[in-house]
Amino acid sequence: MKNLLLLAVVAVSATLGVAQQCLPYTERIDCHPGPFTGNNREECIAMGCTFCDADVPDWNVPVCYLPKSYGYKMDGQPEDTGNGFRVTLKRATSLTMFGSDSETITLEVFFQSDYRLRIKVTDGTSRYEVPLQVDPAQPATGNRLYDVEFSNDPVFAFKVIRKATGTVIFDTSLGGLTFSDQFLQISTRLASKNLYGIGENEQLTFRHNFDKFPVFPLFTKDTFPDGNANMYGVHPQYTVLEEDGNAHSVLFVNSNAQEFVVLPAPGLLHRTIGGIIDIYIFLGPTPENTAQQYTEAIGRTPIPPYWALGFQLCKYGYDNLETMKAVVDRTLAAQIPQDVQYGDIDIMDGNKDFTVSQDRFGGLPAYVRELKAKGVKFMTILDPAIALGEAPGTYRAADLGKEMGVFLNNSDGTIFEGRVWPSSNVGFPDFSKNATREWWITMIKEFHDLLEFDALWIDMNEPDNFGNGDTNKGCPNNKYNNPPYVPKIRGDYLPTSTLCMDIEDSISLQYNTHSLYGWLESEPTAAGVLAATGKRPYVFSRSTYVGTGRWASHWLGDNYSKWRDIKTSIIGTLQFNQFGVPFVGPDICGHQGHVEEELCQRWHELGAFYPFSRNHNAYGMKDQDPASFGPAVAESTKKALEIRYTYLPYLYTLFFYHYTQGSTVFRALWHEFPTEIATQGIDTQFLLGPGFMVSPALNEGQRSVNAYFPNTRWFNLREGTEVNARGTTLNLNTPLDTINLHLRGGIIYPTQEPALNTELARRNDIGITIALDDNNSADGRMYNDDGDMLNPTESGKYYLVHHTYANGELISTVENNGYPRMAEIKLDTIRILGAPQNLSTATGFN
Ligand code: MIG
Repeated sequence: MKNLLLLAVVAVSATLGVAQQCLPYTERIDCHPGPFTGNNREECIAMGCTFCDADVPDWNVPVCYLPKSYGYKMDGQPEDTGNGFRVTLKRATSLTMFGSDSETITLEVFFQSDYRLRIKVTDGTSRYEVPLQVDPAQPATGNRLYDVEFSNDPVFAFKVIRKATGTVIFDTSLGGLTFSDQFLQISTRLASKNLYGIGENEQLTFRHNFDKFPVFPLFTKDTFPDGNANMYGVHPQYTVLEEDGNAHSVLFVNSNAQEFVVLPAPGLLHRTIGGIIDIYIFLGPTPENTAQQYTEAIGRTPIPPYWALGFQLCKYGYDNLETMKAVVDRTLAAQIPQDVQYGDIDIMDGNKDFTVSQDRFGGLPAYVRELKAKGVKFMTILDPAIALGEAPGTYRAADLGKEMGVFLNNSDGTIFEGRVWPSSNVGFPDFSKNATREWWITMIKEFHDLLEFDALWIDMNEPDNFGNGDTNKGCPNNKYNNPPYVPKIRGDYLPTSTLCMDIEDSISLQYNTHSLYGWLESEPTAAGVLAATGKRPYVFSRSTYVGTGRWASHWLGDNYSKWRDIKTSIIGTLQFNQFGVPFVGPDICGHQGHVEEELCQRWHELGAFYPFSRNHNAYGMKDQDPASFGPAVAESTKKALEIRYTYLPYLYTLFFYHYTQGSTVFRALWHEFPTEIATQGIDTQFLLGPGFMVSPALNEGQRSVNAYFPNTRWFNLREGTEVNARGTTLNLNTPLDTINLHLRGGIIYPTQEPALNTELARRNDIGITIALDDNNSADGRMYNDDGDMLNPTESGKYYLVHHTYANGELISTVENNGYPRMAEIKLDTIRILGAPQNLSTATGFN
């Protein structure tokens, strides 16, 4: 009702003398996205923009907007290139938003396959392009899912149309196309308001809200989750679920400071301050297809080592080795599974990378060997910045780094100096250089000789700096540090808490490559872990970019110990699964603040079902490991983790599917049931893979949960009983010590007896749970390998069995038999859920 009213508003501008029709707020593209300096109306009109108040209070409606005549016109007809089109465009306006517009630009459309197209806009000059590896799609078969249409009235626009349904999935007719030296902009109408993605920002709902022109700035910074603020990573990618349940995803290949504005049209506006316009569209048509096609292009996450799927414990601020040991001991005493113990920067000597404090952690190397003998792995942290102030000959990382010339320099050739945790100034390695890669790998190997860590965690790689630019000099005032337009990033100044933008690396200027820093660090770190351990490398990184998944995973950063954050953790984890980084999760119980017991109890129950399950806590906060609270939290954590460990063969198989097919691991309900409207807004429940549904309690004092059951058969995971609901919401009892878990019918889930860590559990008997569908059938696979060798799927050294169940008969076909140890593991349990009466004796296996 409200929207209808707003649409009908046609304001009349009195001051122009002539009555002028204003554009409805839904059609406006801001002409003046920065702050006005003088009189808004005069400044706006002087630019050639249209000024018109909006009768929509508190909606951030642009009052100074672009006329519909703004943009480019086609110069001649689109040229058919055989595999797409080329269009020459000439600027059709004298209005300039930020100056230095390109008068002539070329738009090329590449039909890359039936389901993928690329749209690239350049201006004939040598502009920066992201060095992103985009892998080829499957060759076209002649059944292209899309058509492209061009129009030229009043200015150039193009549309991408899904042929099967006629749905317009990309449409630039909202206007605003801009291509200038330091400001590029393109808009699209959206096929529906089911918009998901764009990151990394804290998003309070998974499906976007179209009210009030929300802005999502993207530029890597160490920013706490706080509204729409730009955070650690950059993923200019979104997915739209069309009205009929088809889906598509869109990637904007750009690494400059940028932002998306969600428009009420519904539409989306992309603004960036450098690079080119380079857009990939993936046509699905199913939601999972879009994830598969996106990751086919940008790269997929290799299967993590099996142990990394176990429960992990960390804290920043262990005083000494004894504190750390006490945590491991009480976890074991409470019989809570634990696979990984961490040492944060506390273990370092003076917070310097590649060192171990003799006073506080002198016994750590021996303790790490002791842990390993029991099957517990050890992980630790590296920050990119290296202390420069140590006496020569006393700190190898700095000495060798200087010798090999690995640090980023100022324009005068001196090392750029910033400030982080060490007591002296730091240098920032230039990970775009080969020498840096070699140095980093060498340092990781030598560090491993000192401390036998199993994997590494890379932090502070936005890169983070405690000052703005150089510690002593700040940053010069120039077009890179102070560009004409700054997206709505934290601090409003590009160098805030990072380097100067005019610092050069071997790719380009920080102005262009800043947000690639953690991404560039990831591959060398994975190579270092492989060189050091000889095992499948596992790395996770705070800063990520498109394609990070190839080398590293992610955790969601410094969240708060608040109920709000347990909710956003699901949204963030869903998003990173769409971004091709499926092995992800938040700090369980929150990083900042002292956690309340009830929240931490609920969070451990939910935490057992994140792909990446780690409890981590900030400096100075009270202990929050599950055994630190007493029996209630310890008991419910143990119960939830035992279910996780029981289903690890299923989870591991999901990672196999991700790596080989690009499927998500932690999955939104609408990915599986896209035509059920009720699923489209759900972000308080999720699926692991296609069938394992989790419906957690996310509110204080909550003892029942409203859970939606999509229209199929569902079974209570613990009881094995069928749920008496499909296509509807049920209110489920949720006592404090229990989380709601359901299995979807039609799937065969592989299981294994749990143990206190995966090294022990992997020797146990396995089982299968057959959850039947309406035809009393089910299907599923189990993948396994030795758990930590490199490239098992490439070398064929893995086991894959396909189970099918129909007409009361189970058939298991071994599709790949490359993991001999599988022969020693006994299939002990077959559990059938939903069997008709005459099969009831078969359930006696359970
Ligand atoms: O600014 O290494 O996000 O997980 O515990 C603090 C100390 C630096 C930030 C990471 C956090 C980690 C902490 N680090």
